[in-house]
Amino acid sequence: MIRMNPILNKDLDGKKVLVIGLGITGVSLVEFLARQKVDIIINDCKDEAALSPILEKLQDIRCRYILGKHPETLKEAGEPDMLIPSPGVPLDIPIISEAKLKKIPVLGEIELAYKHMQAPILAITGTNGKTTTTALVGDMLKRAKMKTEIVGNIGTAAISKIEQLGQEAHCVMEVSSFQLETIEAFRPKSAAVLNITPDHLNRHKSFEKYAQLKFDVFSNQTAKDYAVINADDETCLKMLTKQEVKSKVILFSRLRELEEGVFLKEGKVLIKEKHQDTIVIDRDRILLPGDHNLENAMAAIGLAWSAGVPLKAIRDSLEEFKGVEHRIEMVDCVNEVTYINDSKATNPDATEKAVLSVKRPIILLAGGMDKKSNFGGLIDRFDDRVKQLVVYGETADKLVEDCREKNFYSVTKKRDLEEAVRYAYQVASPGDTVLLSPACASWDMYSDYEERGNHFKQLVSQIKRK
Ligand code: UMA
Repeated sequence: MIRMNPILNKDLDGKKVLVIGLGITGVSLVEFLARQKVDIIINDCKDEAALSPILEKLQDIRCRYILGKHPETLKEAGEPDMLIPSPGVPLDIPIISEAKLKKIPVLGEIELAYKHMQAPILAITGTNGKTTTTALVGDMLKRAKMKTEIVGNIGTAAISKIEQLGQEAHCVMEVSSFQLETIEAFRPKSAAVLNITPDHLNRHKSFEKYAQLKFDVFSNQTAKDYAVINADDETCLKMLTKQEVKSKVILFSRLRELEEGVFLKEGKVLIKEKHQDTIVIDRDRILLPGDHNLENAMAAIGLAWSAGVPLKAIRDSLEEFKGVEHRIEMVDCVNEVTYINDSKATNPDATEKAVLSVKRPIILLAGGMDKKSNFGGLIDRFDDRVKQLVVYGETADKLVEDCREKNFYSVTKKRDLEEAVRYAYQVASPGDTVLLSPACASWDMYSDYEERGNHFKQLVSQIKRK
């Protein structure tokens, strides 16, 4: 049974709420708000034709639509009492700026979900590894027979699971910097920051702002909560000295022994707590490959441990959890060439991790929407790993230019992913790995990274049939 937060219910009751964005978040929000006594106004910059399948789904819900553009003013939107923008909607559009100026609440979906949820939240943020770690933590809890919902940036809006998230349950939530921009009281029982490297700078403008947003996940925690933090990540450590974290800090490190926390010692992952060592697992028995996944595993151990998951469930999960779709996912082997789908790599740092993890020589397919990323650091890691780079999409020219600056000349530009896959198939030799790891968002050509990854898998299955 759901016990709604009485203060918030009063806040929502009879109010006029403007939902901005009608994707995964917007649809779940509208369905939730329709169950409250709320006057709903829906806005999306897409027009009716583009949204028609979604509008059909919502046809029984009474609401007003403003489609095709964002209203310029609150008046044009019918003077709402509250605005709930989806994570992908930038907060500097005029109507949101006006609301903030007039002190009209601008709330995020995870904030609303938090206020309506009794289950403790285990939140996972960071630049890379969020989805894998979130799925891994969820797997650990489920193996311990704990009632668990896995939500957030991983693809399911938290608000859509409110009914399932009573106090006996656990909510494992992947949280993005976009979502952290609109929190107020959001207080996870345990939260992890996996790493912080430049990403989404087109939206957040500076790396400092982006790093701060990541650490905001701890901002409402108290001494009763847990903060799991990467002790090998320079920016995380810098943030930890800059900002007071009131919760119990569980550091993790794959590079050094810690006085307390989760770390690697003589090939084993340990938890050290009050001078007591507990061996969790031999590093070699963790199924997920690569150093980056060892870090994800350590963060997951810290979070699961804080939630009271027994060691056996943690260990079983680490030995058996295979990873998530679109994240260094083995697709097929055609003519002794391995095809790997890493469509989830939407920034250079994620692609670097894939390049360091998969078998060389690599034919790397990259490109997509321009987030003003710098690709120089990634190209530096190519060494003898990447024998050929195939670029496409909005960032293709920028990638070619950055390669020239780094004296890497084995780069070919193609019109789209289909041409890129065909070209890779033609030039690949037995033993090569064709890796789709775009280092860019998908939004120039696809609706999301999943659609891009699925298209890649479909293209690979087509070359197989040739
Ligand atoms: N829209 C506008 N105006 C805008 C931008 C978008 O009206 O300025 C509309 C679009 O036309 C569309 C809708 O808003 O109809 C889409 O909203 P959205 O972009 O917030 O996407 P959702 O479908 O609600 O999905 C969001 C997350 N997307 C983003 O943050 C961009 C999903 O993360 C998340 O799984 C989902 O909520 C549930 O929580 C995806 C993502 O790409 C995976 N995240 C980024 C990342 O991981 O790098 C942050």
